[in-house]
Amino acid sequence: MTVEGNTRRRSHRAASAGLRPLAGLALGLILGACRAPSNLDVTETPPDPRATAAALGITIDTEQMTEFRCHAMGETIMGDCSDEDLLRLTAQVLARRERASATADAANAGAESDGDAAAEVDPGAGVDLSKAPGIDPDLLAELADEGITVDLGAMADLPCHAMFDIVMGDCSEADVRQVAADLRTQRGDARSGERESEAGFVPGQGLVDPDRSARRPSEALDLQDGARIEMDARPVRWQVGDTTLSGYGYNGMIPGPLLRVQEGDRITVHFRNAIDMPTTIHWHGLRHDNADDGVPGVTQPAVMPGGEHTYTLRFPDPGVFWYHPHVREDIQQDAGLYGV
Ligand SMILES: [Cu+2]
Repeated sequence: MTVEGNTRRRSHRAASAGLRPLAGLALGLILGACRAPSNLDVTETPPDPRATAAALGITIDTEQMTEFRCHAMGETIMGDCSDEDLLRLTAQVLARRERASATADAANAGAESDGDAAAEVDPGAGVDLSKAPGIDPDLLAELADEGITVDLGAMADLPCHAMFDIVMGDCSEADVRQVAADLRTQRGDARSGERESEAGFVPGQGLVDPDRSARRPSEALDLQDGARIEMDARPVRWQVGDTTLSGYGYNGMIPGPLLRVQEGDRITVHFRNAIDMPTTIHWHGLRHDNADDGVPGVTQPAVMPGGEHTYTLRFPDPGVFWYHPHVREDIQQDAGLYGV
């Protein structure tokens, strides 16, 4: 097995050709939360984002979690934020506030008029709280906006899980969040993908680090029994002629590092997700523990951007096995996340 010569040239073409048709699909997953801000005009006269947020009682603490991309936790915006990010997230926090108060109003109206009136709430304004007792209405409204329903009366004797777009079973609020995140991951976000498609999709846009994002030549690793290696998925950039190509690579390599092991050996892979989408590594065809199989929502939660996961791999069978992500393969694999 080699990564030289034709294999490598072919993968250049595969990765670059594969990306073009993705323009219409994918940006939404990354910018899934980037709804048109209804309360702020960000196009005509750009307001000072920090002053705007402060005036609305929203905290900006960009000293926190600087290694993560810009995000909001509750009403605090943190991470690595451009001015544009700050405005977008301010708009998001506001929209969430509005939804929460609409939900609370609707729930109050329901309680006043009739016991089951909550079930008749206008789906645009709120959600059916009666089917998800004990779950934060704010979260329910947020999920409802994405077309995800929570119905804890259904299959209550089973562990928390999703069927189609319904979260059901025996769920804590944390479970609901996790299952919804997995659901989002699995289905991608075609709707916002369509919305954002005009902008085009560039893997890892905004995460490119000049020191780490240059594509590296693929290398082969001869691993001893018990070896532990570090692997990440990161954005990569490389040059073909006058064109800069964009993709993702395991340890910056496309294909990812060639892992050579002896039959019967066991190795550990400590994986870090440094791309802008949730991901996992699926070790295709290896017979090993289910927990190490890398299938999100089935054997593990997806590894969120900035997150990590340790895989223990066993090799009871001789052969050549490839590895690849099990989240939006149509994007991540095409962009370069695969190896042997
Ligand atoms: Cu596979």
